[in-house]
Amino acid sequence: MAGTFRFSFGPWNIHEGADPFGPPVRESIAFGKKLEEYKKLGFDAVQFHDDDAVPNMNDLSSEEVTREADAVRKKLDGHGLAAEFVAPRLWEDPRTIDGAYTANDAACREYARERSRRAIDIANALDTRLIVLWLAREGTYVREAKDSKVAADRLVEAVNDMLEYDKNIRIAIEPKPNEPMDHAYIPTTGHALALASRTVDPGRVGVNIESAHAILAGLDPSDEMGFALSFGKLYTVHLNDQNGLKFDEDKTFGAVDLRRALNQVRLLDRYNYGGNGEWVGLDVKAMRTQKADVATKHLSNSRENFLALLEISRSLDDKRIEAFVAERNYEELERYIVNVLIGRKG
Ligand code: XLS
Ligand code: MG
Repeated sequence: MAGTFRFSFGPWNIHEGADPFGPPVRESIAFGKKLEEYKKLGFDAVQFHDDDAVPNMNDLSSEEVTREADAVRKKLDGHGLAAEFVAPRLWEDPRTIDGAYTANDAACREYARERSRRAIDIANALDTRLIVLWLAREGTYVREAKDSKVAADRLVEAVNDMLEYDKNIRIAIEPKPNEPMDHAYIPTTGHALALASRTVDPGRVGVNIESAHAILAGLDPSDEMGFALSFGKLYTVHLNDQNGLKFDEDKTFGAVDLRRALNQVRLLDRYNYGGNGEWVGLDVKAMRTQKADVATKHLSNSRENFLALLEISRSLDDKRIEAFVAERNYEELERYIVNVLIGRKG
């Protein structure tokens, strides 16, 4: 069965261009203005950090947070947009300097849990049941700074806390091996699913696989996705691209390695991704060099690349591929795929 593909991205993907070495190079665009861009770019859903929806949430009561999120829901409705997920932003507050759920300070850990509960309230108000957990600072710069066994236990407890707070939410853990940390505690899909299996309700914990994060771990994104699919755990994806082992580049999907991108599209299509309402999420960043008036092209280009690769994937001659596989003629199989990608007949 073929996949059905609808696309989403987060407002942070329209960005001012600041990096650790220099200030913004583009004007900020207000959230309301960003919403106007979604449909024009070919997207139907918005991914949220909790404070994308309710910016001053730390200063508000839980009732006020819900009220503000309700107002955002109305704005989405006005644009015909859905909310795909909400992710608690657990890496900017002073209380998350040393991590969130794995911080050494108990008061900081409690802040992280409370903030996560508010993120769930926001998700409910926005009418999504999906929570994404990018465990940004759950790791160390200095190995002796935390106890990795205790850290894993604390991560399980924090996920349990969320599952118990709301019996309807599902949690997609987004693994990433490094950045901002030297080493993160949940670097791969395997780690995330192992963690899921220890929670009070493993059936509600899966993954968000980001192409660049898998590449940063030295892994192939489509293999990571296949692993998650086999366990029924691919709740969502963050497609993008990455030029080797360096900072997290979040490049346009397919911009570095077309074949690697093709294999992600092919796998998603083959296993009917989207059939249970999953979205194709892009997590891509405009280059700092990009002028403001074209600083959303990375989004439309990523989507167009996905759709073009989908067409290529569907044009592949499966019988021919099967024959190569049956003969163990992988050299010819490789040649066939390369030929298709470069448009050479044969
Ligand atoms: C950062 C992550 C982040 C998450 C959402 O590397 O990709 O953008 O996807 O919290
Ligand atoms: Mg991401």
